[in-house]
Amino acid sequence: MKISDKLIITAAITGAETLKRDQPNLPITPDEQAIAAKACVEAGASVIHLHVREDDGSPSQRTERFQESIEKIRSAAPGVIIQISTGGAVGESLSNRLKPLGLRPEMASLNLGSVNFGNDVFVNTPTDIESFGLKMKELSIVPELEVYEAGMVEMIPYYEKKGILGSHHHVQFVLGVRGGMSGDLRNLLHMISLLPENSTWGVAGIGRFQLPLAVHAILLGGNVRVGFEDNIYERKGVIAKSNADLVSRIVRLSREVGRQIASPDEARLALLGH
Ligand code: KMH
Ligand code: ZN
Repeated sequence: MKISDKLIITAAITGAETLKRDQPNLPITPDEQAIAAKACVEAGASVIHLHVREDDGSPSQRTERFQESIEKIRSAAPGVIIQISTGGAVGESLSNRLKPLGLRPEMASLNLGSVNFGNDVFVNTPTDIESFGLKMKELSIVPELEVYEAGMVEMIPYYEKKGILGSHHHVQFVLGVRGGMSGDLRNLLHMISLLPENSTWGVAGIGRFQLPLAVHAILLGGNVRVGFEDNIYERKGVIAKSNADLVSRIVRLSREVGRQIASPDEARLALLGH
């Protein structure tokens, strides 16, 4: 990947952990998610990383809830790539995490290992990873490989050899989770150096790491994820007004250094191959 490749921006609009109490503009309902997704796409996002919530804000892996959100997002922002979360919230059962794959989204997240996650443990055993990978393969869903540690990147060839992953890998470096690798730039550079050939990558920096890592990804030819799942601030002490504002800032920065923004169709070609 190079800086001449167009920048793919993923908007992680809701997540499972962010609270409305902390970010009053967090989209929770399918209608709110559709409005937020449309604004993000108009601002320059081409992928929506999607978690859903129940009306009371609690994280959910209910298929009907995903279906409702997906339908509303599709009609509000036609053409956007919807990538559903199979991570869900920490502690969610494997079977619930697998369920929304039945909706056959174009993409889904596939977490490549276990990691301490704040005060919890986000569990993804090798057997779990196999279940997710094989289900996605069976349903022709393209996985985005979420990695929190360098060792997870090193496991990619292992899962490819086992037939759980295809030969093109789209990797999301999630850096800055308390318990995982931090958003220190050296960590990003090291992870990039470990990528197998035929990989594309993006970075999702958590909290204060979101903006500096995004800026580096723009310059390094990688892709960027922003949104309230990972960070609720516009800058220190100032709550962001919308997910779209975070997307717009990335678009401005990228254009400023001469890197163009991928449309959903261009992102589809790069990530899904069609
Ligand atoms: N909510 C985190 C524990 C994913 O979407 O696949 C996991 C997560 C990853 O958000
Ligand atoms: Zn997620």
